[in-house]
Amino acid sequence: MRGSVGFICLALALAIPTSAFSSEIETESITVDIRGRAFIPNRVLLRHNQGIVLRFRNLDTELHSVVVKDLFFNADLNVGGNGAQEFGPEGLKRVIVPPDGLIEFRLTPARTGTFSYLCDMPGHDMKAVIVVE
Ligand SMILES: [Cu+2]
Repeated sequence: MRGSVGFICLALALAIPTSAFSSEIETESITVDIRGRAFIPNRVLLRHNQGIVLRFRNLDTELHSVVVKDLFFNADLNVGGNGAQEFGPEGLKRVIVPPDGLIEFRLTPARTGTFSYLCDMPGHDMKAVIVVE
């Protein structure tokens, strides 16, 4: 019996095409698509003090960036995926997402509020918000 439970767990783990295993399987996730120089949706809602996986998928054929300094300040944060992270004196400054790229922020928002973020690539007018309640 114990063996078959183990097998089912292994089968489930193999069926999940991300790097999320064991303890992180139950973490909620939200995916923001970047398409046509826009963040879709342009508003996401996170829960205060509740762990979340926030993903950004770049569906365009050009580089984009995600600049979210205010939200990440004081947050418990892990960054994954194939983006290029850039750091400043206050920590993570932005992450550049390649075409067809995916970045993943595992965080626990420590502050409530409305946090705007943007893509700061030249000529891109891309803004959106993350609301923490
Ligand atoms: Cu952009």
